Amino acid sequence: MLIRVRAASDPRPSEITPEPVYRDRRRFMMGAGALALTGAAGSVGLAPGRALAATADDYAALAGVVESPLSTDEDPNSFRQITTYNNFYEFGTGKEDPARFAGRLETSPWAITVDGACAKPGTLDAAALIADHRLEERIYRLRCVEAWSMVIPWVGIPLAAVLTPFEPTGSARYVAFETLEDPTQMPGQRSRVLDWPYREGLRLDEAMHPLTILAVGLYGRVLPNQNGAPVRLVVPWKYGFKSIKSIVRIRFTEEQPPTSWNMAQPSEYGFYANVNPTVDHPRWSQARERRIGEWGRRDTLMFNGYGEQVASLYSGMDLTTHF
Ligand SMILES: Nc1nc2c(c(=O)[nH]1)N[C@H]1C(S)=C(S)[C@@H](COP(=O)(O)O)O[C@H]1N2
Ligand SMILES: [Mo]
Repeated sequence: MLIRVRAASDPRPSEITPEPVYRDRRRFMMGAGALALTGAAGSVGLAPGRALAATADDYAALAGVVESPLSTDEDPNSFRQITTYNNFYEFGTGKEDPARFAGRLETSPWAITVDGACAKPGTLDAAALIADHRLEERIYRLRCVEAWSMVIPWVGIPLAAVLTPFEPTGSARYVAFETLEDPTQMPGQRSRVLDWPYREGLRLDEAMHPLTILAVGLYGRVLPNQNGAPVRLVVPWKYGFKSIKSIVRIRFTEEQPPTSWNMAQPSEYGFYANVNPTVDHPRWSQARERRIGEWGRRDTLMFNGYGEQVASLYSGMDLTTHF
């Protein structure tokens, strides 16, 4: 994000294919309720070089996904847009690097350590997480701090349902997240562009908010590696950089945890990072955004359009200082 968006890396209009069959297929999937899981969840990482040509059908379908009333009714971006225009600096800083290089990430088995200020620390197995929870389709806007946006049909689990069994103590006030650190699988980590591992954090009430999910899939399939397989955070009212990918550690803390972009450039990226069209980034306006696949720009919405649900979390806070 320190790097300017290169117009040359944007999808060309010829690449922008709508998903005409998706809604129909989705209706069938939801109706069928329990389509067979066609592969071990998370074990379908594609070989490098294949990812750019991949379609949703190359990924294992998730069974028993129910539609969430919390979805936007805006049209989702195409599978191709969502999986070829990414930010995942562990695989390079270019928007097409994650699709090219994330295939080598081994996502099964995958354990997530949960510890810190809680009564029952332990580990989560990504495949068990998928098997044990009700999976919801949540179609959310994703607003990148670089002033572009997409609409993504995530498959996710409310984060609160995952965290509650670990019994956070009364002194837990924040939740810290870390991505895998492994330069042999993540070539971008050989560069010092960020201080690895990628770290993010939420206040406990933000983490427990019903809109906050752990995503395990998109378009009804397991997550492509470039989108943060096997488990990534999605916090739809915050800039995209809060939605940390390929999580290996979750920790309850009493103090506000350090976060990667805030550490890298504190004057530009705050801890809260709530989408806010009235608070500009020091180097560009946040008032408008380009929806990937559209010409021109549209107005950015306060809290990315989720103000009715989340504004009360910040009552009394000055959002120009807590940006
Ligand atoms: N570990 C990790 N998580 C990350 C990032 C990253 O570089 N590393 N980039 C963030 C940014 S800036 C954005 S906009 C979103 C992009 O998610 P997407 O590629 O699935 O659209 O992922 C976020 N999560
Ligand atoms: Mo971003």
